[in-house]
Amino acid sequence: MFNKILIANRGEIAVRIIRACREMGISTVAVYSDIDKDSLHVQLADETICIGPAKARDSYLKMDRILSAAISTGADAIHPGFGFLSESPKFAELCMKCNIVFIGPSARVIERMGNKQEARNTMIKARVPVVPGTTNPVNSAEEGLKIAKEIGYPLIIKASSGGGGKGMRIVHSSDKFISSFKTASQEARNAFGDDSLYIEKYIQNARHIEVQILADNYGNTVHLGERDCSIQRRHQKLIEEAPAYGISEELRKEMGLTAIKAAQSISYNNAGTVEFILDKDNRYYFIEMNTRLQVEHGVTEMVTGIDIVKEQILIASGNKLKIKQEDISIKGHAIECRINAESPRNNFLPYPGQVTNLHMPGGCGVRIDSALYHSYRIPSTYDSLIAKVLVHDESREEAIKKMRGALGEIIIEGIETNVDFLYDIMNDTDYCKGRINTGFVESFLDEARLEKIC
Ligand code: MV4
Repeated sequence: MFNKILIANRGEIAVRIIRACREMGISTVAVYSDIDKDSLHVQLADETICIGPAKARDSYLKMDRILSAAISTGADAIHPGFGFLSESPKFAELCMKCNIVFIGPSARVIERMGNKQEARNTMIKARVPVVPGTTNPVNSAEEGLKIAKEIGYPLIIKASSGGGGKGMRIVHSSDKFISSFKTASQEARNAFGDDSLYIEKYIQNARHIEVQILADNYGNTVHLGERDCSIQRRHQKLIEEAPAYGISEELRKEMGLTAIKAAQSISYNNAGTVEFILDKDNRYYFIEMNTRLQVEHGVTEMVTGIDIVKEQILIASGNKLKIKQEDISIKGHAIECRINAESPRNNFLPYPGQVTNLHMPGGCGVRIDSALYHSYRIPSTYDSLIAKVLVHDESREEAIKKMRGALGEIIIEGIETNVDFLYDIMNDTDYCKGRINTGFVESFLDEARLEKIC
């Protein structure tokens, strides 16, 4: 087992990882940028090293500085968390070359799943169902238009180097295709330095269901059930839950086995997520694989009782999975709400600033993953996620009630947040009845707008 782990991240996820290390008797190294010197993760770690100025590209993305920090502190391993370097095959490779264990899959696996078009093709070969679409790169808007005619509308243009929504365009008719293709291409080039695109049939008002898997270095793979992540705004998840409402035990098992098949076909190791789109007729299609710990991992932990971060560390240090598939069961229902420092009144504009008063909820089955503290100054440099509120109860209904109570208790002053917005969703009839799909947030916002006008 490792003696010391460097956490190449910040905020609530760095805190989450430090806590897991502490429970395992592993000492921790926090790295931080200038602006993060008073951050909670810096205060909670055993050792700390400043790695540069505020901008991520000058600090949290600086591979050489992070590796130097690991070498000089004698860390055995690096946990990348999510975002930043977590899905960089180059960084995973460099860690290996420096004799430091990267807590995640191998560089090769990250690379293979990183190109989303290639990942699609890999899954087709593995006989995993994928959405109808292209298998070769689409070389021009004009060529795309021809392919689009075969696929049919609506369709969705996605960036090969993308994932999570950047460089994505939904197209409803042929007259919009060329312009959508060109803007998607531009966006992809700016964001990833790679403008290659692929096209899929767009599955309307479907659900975004993802399966959590754990795989050790010896081919043993289990799934921990699914999460529903359909509640997103601008491709940022807002609310996630486990299990997905209304999924039968049979379908859960089938999707779980498909996710395991997907993982094993590429010799996947460590924790990962297989994303599916589930249509109205309960047909499911692979869309992409995330080769990292995810923001929403906590809801799966609550319903399975398995600490995913600890499992990641055990796997990375060479342990065999102790958990057998038949030992895993889903108990009750868990919901996560993401609290962002943003102003829903102003088109959800980020709202950084100093927290002048703070109260976070608690109680049986309530979990807060956050790096906030009273008088903390939220910088504008990074993303706006400031806390995750998770609840666990016997049923979805009880979990919703618990979430209302928890959100209602929150006091965050000095900045604006989306807490009231999330509270309103917890009281929405469609949400409460489980009528959720990828169109939910948009129609919820449309209705809220109508109410204001009338
Ligand atoms: C899709 C889809 C429907 N059909 N692909 C969004 C984020 C990225 N990970 C994949 N996403 C989707 N891909 C096909 N072929 C639906 C989504 C999707 C979504 C789309 C529009 C608005 C909200 C959404 C929420 C989750 C998933």
